[in-house]
This record gives sequence, C-alpha cells and structure tokens, in this order.
Amino acid sequence: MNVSLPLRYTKDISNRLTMKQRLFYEKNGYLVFPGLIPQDVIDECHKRFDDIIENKVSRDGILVMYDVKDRKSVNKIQYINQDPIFRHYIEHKNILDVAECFTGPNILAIHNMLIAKPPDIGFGSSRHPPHQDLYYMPIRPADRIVAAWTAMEPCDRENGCLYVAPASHRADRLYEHSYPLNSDGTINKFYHGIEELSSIKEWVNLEMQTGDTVFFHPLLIHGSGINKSKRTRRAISCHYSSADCNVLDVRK
Ligand SMILES: O=C(O)CCC(=O)C(=O)O
Repeated sequence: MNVSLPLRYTKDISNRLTMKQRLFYEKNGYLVFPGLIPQDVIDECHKRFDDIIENKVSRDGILVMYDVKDRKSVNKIQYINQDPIFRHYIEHKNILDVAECFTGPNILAIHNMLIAKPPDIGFGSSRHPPHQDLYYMPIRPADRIVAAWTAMEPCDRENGCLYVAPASHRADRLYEHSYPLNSDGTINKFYHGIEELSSIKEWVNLEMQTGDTVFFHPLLIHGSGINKSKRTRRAISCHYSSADCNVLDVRK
C-alpha cells in the first residue's frame, strides 16, 4: 500500500534526502550535514574575510559590522554575494542540492553573511539572543525559505555555538521581537530577540566541526551564546528561497 505522508516542509528531489532526514526536518525544523563544505572553500573564505577587514581588497557593497562594545573587532559582514570568492560557498553544489529540498528547484540566494563572533570583551555583546529569521524577511511562503549555516572552525558551547528550539517552527507563529535584557540588565543594541519564551521547553546546542552545515526553517527559534573563549567562532551563512515566493508589501 502506498501511504502518502503529510510532508509539508521538504520536497522529494531525486532522493537527495533520505526519508529519515526528511522526517527529522519536518519534526524538528533543522538538519545537520557533517563535512558538507570542503576545507579549501572554507580556507579561501577565511582569507577573504581577513583581506576585507584589513582593507586589502575592495569591500564593494559588503556591509562591515563592528561589535557594539568592542569597536575594534568586526562581528560580521553582510551582503557577501557581491564577492566572487564568497560565491564559491553561496553557489556550492553541495549546498544548493540540499537547499532545493526545502525551497524547490527554482532557487534564489536572498541573504548572506559571514559571522566572525570574536571573543567577548566582557559585556555579553557577542550573544545573539533567541530569534526567528522570518522576522527579517517579508517573503512568503515561509516554508519555501531555508537557512544554510556552515561552521568555518569548531563551534562549541565555549565559543558560542548555535542553539535551536527543536520543533518551534511548527507553532506557525512569528513571535514578537524586541531588545531583550541581558542577565546583568544591559541591552545589546546589535540584535533583536524574543523575550516571551515560556512555551519553549527544550534547547539543543549544535556543536559543529569545520565544514559541518545546518539547514533550518525561518520560523525555527535559534540563537548563539556568548563567545567566552579566546578563539573566534566563524560561520558563513546564506538564506535561500524559491524564486516563486512573494515579497510582502511592508508599507501597508
Ligand atoms: O552565527 C550566529 O551566531 C547566529 C546567526 C544567526 O542566528 C542569525 O544571524 O540569524
């Protein structure tokens, strides 16, 4: 008997995902692929980031963002699709083949960045509070958007790995975002986050090695901790959507 499962968040494209992988994403809203991106691509992205922040190559439309407290260190760069080297990541076959299993085959790269997360200088400003990426994206349907996030070096609890609230995408709810208070009462003006999290019962830390890549739904609640180490915690990320998605008129 052919039982059709109610698979809402994933698509069957040339059996690229196993049924086990599809069911995991359907249930939890994220899926990790160990070693998806080769070391040479990661290495050239590290070098390009260093060259950009040291002004050795043109910034050409890339937005360079400094930490709100440690004004000397670059926290992240955005709109990196303008750069030919970062495109080796954004257009990498290993990424696109998986992304299409969520967006469908007609695919657009809609937002991208390299997050360096330098060591925190003691204000907790390296913490990215829990949030949903859809808050930043007036694009629908949300189910045809996916984030790819790749560790460029080991990411663990000490240097502020990503954490997720499994299954939070299934509430089908865009939460209110504001500037949440840090535990010491200070506010990080770098990031909005969700304050009302009483419905979230479980958090999973995604400790990852270089090249490991997590794909996640734009309603999945996630964040990253303070970088308490002396290491950076670099990651490169791109959101993809179906080119058939609509852009909401946010002026209404
Ligand atoms: O890499 C991080 O620390 C957090 C990235 C993230 O959650 C985001 O930018 O949406």
